[in-house]
Amino acid sequence: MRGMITVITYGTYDMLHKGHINLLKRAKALGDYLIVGVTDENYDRSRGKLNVSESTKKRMKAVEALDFVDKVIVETHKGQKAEDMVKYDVDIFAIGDDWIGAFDYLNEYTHVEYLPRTEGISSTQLRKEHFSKIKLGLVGLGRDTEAFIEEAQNVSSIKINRIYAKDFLAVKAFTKDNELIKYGHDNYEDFLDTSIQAVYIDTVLDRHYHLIKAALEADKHVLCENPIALGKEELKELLHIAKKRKLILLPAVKTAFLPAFNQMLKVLEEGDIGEIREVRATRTSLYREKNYPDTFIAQGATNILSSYPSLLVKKVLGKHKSIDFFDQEENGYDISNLIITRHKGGAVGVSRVATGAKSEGDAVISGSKGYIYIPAPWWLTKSFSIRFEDEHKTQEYKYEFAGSGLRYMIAEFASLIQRNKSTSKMLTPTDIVEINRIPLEYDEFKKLRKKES
Ligand code: C2G
Repeated sequence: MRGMITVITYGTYDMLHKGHINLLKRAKALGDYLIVGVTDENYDRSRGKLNVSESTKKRMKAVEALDFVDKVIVETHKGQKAEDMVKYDVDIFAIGDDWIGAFDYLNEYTHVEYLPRTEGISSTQLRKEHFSKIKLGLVGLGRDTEAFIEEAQNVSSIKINRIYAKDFLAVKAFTKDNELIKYGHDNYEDFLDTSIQAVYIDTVLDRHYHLIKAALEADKHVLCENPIALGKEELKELLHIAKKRKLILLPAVKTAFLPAFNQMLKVLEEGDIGEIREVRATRTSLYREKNYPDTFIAQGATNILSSYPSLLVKKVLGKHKSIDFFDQEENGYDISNLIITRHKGGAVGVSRVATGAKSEGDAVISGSKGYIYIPAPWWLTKSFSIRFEDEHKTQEYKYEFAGSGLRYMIAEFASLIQRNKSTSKMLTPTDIVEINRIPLEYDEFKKLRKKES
């Protein structure tokens, strides 16, 4: 008597359809026990699938409900297939023939079978039929606007069709001959009074609060450059309005949504580097605006840049218990700041930002047994390594990273809207408050210093 034959297959299974089911049945027919690996959304985004409409949980449930499927697992990273072949003692790896050749390398571990696909049906087509596009309007003509438009082209559930900016002539020049963004406004109320469901705000910081508030009150979801507010009360108020109205209010801290960044956090949870003692991250930029006064510089390095290092510090160490600033000022603006925070258990966060000094933009998470190193620019995470005193034990991790990295954030924003979710796991309301707290506390620190001198 032959032993039980284990078959494994993988897929996203978004809006589970006949094509998926046929394939799964064909896979099961090859053996006795069928394991199905469902891709999680972070992994899907890392392999360029930005438009999955259902959550990992929902897709897994749909596959679990099929009575001929014996086990459902989640697929989170590229090297997992080979690991699974060994872990589950797999006899056959089956996959649709649209992948022909792509998984031949797995023949080293198991037998690879490419099975015929079902013609004429796909998740892409079903999504098109079931969902209408989310209309998004741009607020401001900031330095990220062009990149944002370009990156959003990869998120098929979003359509950008209007722009608002104070400067009428600039808006006119922008929309003239623009294939995508045909409608320009210099009146914010009129702009909000259109069929847009969401806005992306990229203006000088002190306008954020009013622009966000008006957008939320007009029932629009908001994605806004950080900090979203320059006062504690204002921040509270905005989060409160968003919550009450079940709207999304997300700061545009792109790092939080990068596949490699999230994978790094997952690896960290496995605990190989021991107890975390310190998180150190640097972000400097010598960007200069052509116009005078240069609003980039004038808004201060802490306001403009601290959200990145403080995101890493918050994600790894949680809320801070105390904070200290070592800043350098020029013409009344902070051109650099070394922000030191203390956290639970005595762990220390070191966030360094500068607009008037250039430094290595890397990050290190130090533990009692080893450390994680993220090379510059760490906030556009593409790779990281886990290192120990014994350098032979180094493990390297590398991930796909497309475009300027904004597409992952836009994809998350769009999928939250599509799934009727008002908060993101990648950047939670607590994360938002903690990140926004840094510039606010720096402001208090400066006021106190002035008073004392
Ligand atoms: N499929 C099919 N017929 C269709 C559509 C899909 O047979 N009309 C098959 C695919 O070939 C695949 C499975 O259904 O074997 C799941 O398809 P997707 O959900 O599109 O997942 P995919 O991106 O192919 O995932 O690790 C993930 C895998 O590498 C593949």
